Amino acid sequence: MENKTGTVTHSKGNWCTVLEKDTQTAIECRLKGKLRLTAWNTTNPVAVGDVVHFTIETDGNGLIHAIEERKNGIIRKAAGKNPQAHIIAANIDQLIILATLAYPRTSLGFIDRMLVIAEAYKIPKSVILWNKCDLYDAEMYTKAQYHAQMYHNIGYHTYILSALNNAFLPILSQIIENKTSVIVGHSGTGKSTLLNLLNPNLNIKTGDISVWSNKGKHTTTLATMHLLPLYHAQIIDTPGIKELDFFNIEPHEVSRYYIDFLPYLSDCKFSNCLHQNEPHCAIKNAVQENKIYSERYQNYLGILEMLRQDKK
Ligand SMILES: Nc1nc2c(ncn2[C@@H]2O[C@H](COP(=O)(O)OP(=O)(O)OP(=O)(O)O)[C@@H](O)[C@H]2O)c(=O)[nH]1
Ligand SMILES: [Mg+2]
Ligand SMILES: [Zn+2]
Repeated sequence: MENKTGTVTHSKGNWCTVLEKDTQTAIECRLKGKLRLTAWNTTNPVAVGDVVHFTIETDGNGLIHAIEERKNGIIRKAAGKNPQAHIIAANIDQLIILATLAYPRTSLGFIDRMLVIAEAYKIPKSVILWNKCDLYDAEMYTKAQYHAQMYHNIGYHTYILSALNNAFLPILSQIIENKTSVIVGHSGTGKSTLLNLLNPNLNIKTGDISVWSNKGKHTTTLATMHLLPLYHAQIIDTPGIKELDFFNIEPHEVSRYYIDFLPYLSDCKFSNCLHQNEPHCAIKNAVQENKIYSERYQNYLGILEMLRQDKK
């Protein structure tokens, strides 16, 4: 039987949809036995983005017999005391943070928490997009420019644009081409609109608050990989996942994922410095000397507080 290779675009239980590499056709596949990557202690064996090897069975479905090692993966904490996590997406090249200063306004806190997640999960590149710029007045536009410049100076890629305007298609396609991206952003910031601009064939419903974001309602979370063949790109959407679900980080680790803190970390007097009230803290000094943006530092303190509340 012929061995085939493909990428998982959708996964549920022991079944998943795999995009076959050579023909680019979607094949429903089943997992063979207790297949699982040993390095990943997760409740589910495969994730969207996994590269798998399979054969076609007599019923026309595929049977997966191997999963390639992942270069990275985003996991979701398991509920309660369960030490096992759930893998949401794998082999990610880039995180796209979709923000906006129009409704629903994105806080810098959200952006900073997402950047920590990107660094923690070893996602090589992060891009911050300020969407809905057509709705910005002069003051909002100036603010967007200031924020974009700030994150650019820190080392991230930033753009101000509108997902409703075709004129931004060239820059958007450049951002995503030849990559697997994960897109995150509050409900209503325009994720689906942006995907539709990149591939009108996707025809994703926009405008409604997606069913997944219904607070209090328990929903299974599924990541979906949208294909953008024109740009050899994939974008993974993770509807309904709350920010905190991504955080598998201890308070003392957070500063390691603040890339603008890294040059100073080794100069703190205490090696376990949390950069709060400790004496001779190189981070606090750098903030005072305007070498680190105070906005970033304030949000860092916010993350520590959030992790503390979560532990209670
Ligand atoms: N004026 C303006 N409206 C936009 C822009 N981008 C998106 N919108 C509108 O914002 C609303 C929400 O957009 P969606 O694409 O559905 O947002 P989403 O991020 O997919 O939201 P969820 O699926 O709920 O997470 C829709 O009414 C869009 O038409 C933009 O650049 N400018
Ligand atoms: Mg949407
Ligand atoms: Zn310190």
